[in-house]
Amino acid sequence: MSKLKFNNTLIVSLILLMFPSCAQEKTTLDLWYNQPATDWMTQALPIGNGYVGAMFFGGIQEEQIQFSEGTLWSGGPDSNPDYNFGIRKEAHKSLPEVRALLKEGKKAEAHKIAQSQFTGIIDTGEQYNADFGDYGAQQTMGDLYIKVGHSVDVSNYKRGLDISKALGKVEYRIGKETYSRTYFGNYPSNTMVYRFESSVSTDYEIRFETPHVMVSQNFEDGIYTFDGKVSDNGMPFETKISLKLSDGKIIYKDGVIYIKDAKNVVLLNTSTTGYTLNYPTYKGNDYKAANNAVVQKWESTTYEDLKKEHIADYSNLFNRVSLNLGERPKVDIPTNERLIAYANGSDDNALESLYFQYARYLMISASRPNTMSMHLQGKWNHSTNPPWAADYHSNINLEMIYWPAELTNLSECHEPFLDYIESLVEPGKLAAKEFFNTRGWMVNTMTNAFGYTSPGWGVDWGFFPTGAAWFSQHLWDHYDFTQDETYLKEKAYPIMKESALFWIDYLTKDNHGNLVSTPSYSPEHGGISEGASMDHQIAWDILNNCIKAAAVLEIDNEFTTTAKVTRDAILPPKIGSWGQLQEWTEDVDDPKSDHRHVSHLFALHPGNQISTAQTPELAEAARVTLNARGDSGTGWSRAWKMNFWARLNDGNRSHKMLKNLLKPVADTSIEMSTAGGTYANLLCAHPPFQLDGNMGGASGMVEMLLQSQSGIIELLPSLPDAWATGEVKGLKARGGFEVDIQWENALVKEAKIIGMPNQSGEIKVNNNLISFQLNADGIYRYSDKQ
Ligand code: FUC
Repeated sequence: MSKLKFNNTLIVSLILLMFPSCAQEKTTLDLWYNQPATDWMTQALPIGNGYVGAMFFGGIQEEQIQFSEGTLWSGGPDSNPDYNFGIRKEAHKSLPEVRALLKEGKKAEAHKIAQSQFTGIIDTGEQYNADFGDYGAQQTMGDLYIKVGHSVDVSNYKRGLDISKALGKVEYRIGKETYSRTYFGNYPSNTMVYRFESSVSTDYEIRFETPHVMVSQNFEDGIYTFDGKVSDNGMPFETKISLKLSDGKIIYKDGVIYIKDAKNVVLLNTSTTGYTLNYPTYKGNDYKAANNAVVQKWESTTYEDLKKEHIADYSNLFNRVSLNLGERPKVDIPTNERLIAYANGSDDNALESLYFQYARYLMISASRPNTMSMHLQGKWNHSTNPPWAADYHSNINLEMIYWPAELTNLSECHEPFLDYIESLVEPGKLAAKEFFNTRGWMVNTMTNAFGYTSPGWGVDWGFFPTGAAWFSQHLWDHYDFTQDETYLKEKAYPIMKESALFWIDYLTKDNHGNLVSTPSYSPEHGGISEGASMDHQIAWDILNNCIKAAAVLEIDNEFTTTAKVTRDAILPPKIGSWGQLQEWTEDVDDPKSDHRHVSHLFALHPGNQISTAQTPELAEAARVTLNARGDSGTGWSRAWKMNFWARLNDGNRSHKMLKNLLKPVADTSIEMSTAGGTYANLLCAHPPFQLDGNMGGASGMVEMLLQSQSGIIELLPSLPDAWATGEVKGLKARGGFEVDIQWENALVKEAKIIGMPNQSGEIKVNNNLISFQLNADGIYRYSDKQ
């Protein structure tokens, strides 16, 4: 290559052209760091295309990109011929005895029988991949390593995520030479894309490593294919990598792809498994054909095409909502340091809005139509034996993970969860029949990819047949926010009704004629009881939603009558001796308990049986309970408390909880009480990493700005002092409305409501209740000058 002489200005301009983000002001929607990650959980950065979640480290000598495909699971029917969704046959024969013992107050005896009969069955042993045996666990697929061989002595290193476009970036220099990497997950083409660029020809060594069984690997027609299987259940999977080079050459030997002298290397990666979300076998996906279809498209697609397609697809969802909390962003500080500065008292509202948008980024990256539902870690899992199997927990976690879906205008991203709920109905009916001899379906505390709907194998954490009705709230919400009647009729209502039937059969009369849930267990707290308040509130909620749904659809009069009678006979929320909301039928709450679950406040959030406007005494009791439980907790517990305080119209307390949720944490070991917070990569620390806190944090921020659960659209119902001026656009309210709000000095200046032409409703704004009707274009505008 000929050596040209450039003047300095030209060199700077060229660098600016090649590395625009180095030179441009960093945007408010960047996470960035000036070192590579050394730890997966706390530092690596997540990207994804809905199907696959990947974490990149940005290593200089070697890049590591760990990835997992949502359907890759161990356990299930193919790991054990006796696998039966955890069902203990005819366990219901013990139900009368347990109920009688509870009625007599003999809890220890009732617990003993419940532990032997009302627990699910799992088979464990060394043949299984993970601790929970044939229950299984979500699995990492493996890691891509790209060896670049640079020494760590580089300058201008930056690693980051631009969440406005969902692009991962790594940049550095060695002397005058510049190196950059761009990563993204393309959903429409089901492809993970990794580009390596350099100003000088560079060599790379690429290999795939997996903890799973290798069936074969080869490199043909420029495509590397790894065929593997999970050892305990034989679940097949395949990952394919194509390489697109501007120059240089490729040599393949023994599983390693060597690239010589290339300035521009693009890796395309797609992965599938043989899993299908279909009871009872959960297999049969023609995964090779699926991969081949993707690969065929690659032949005629360039990197730029894939990037353009990705940005258009992502922006269509992401750009629906913008949030400005009115402060100059501190973008010049690396995100890890910014988090610490924020914890030390620096005002940084823009970090809070970044955290909010990050949740939406994570949801778009991990949950798209026809992909697997997000699990405890979304789609990001680097283990074959992850904490709690990286499964689906119903006693708070999975619901919280999807709380922001409708609120933040990502209705489509809700679909994987709704599909997952549907898949649980058949096995859940079998479980309900055998354990309790009821109609309808249930799911308990933990559920997996293979229809495990039985209680967990320990009664004190695993007994929670209420999960199905709580899940079903999401079916109703999806309708409530979209007004899609066909969906309500064909998909949601039949499942909701089956959830309600379970409760119509399960509830029994107590000595005072109230319907109670017995036996019941308030999530992981207290003991077995004759009436955990959360059960009553959730049963009330599903019956109430079924009644509303049947009214919309104008069907099912007979069922609706029964549903109403049942709903109204359920033991209502009670206020106890120290003014608290009772967690159980008995007034036994411990005012010193700071237990992370605040289950009996379900009726306040996400339910709507308790509110400051309609039931002020109960709302006050909820406040007493929350004060007693304190402002700490696991990650998700802090996030839930944000939502509770927002529903109690205490924006400052809610904001305090947001600060507590953003407490910097580095600990990755399991801690169950007060160690929650946020890692340097802004993922939520339970600890360990759980996505629920990220999502519950985002929904809590919405609850501060907009609420609609009462049927009235309330603007700024819980605005904290710290957010005196700001603007939000594109949030969703029940009724299918889209809402923009602009405010100053804590008062709404302008608002816009978008919906169907001529649709009407009510808003509460600046303490006034106003009836509105949208115009023929489906718009209503509020101005404080009106
Ligand atoms: C529930 C919670 C735990 C944890 C686990 C995954 O059981 O009680 O804190 O989040 O789910």
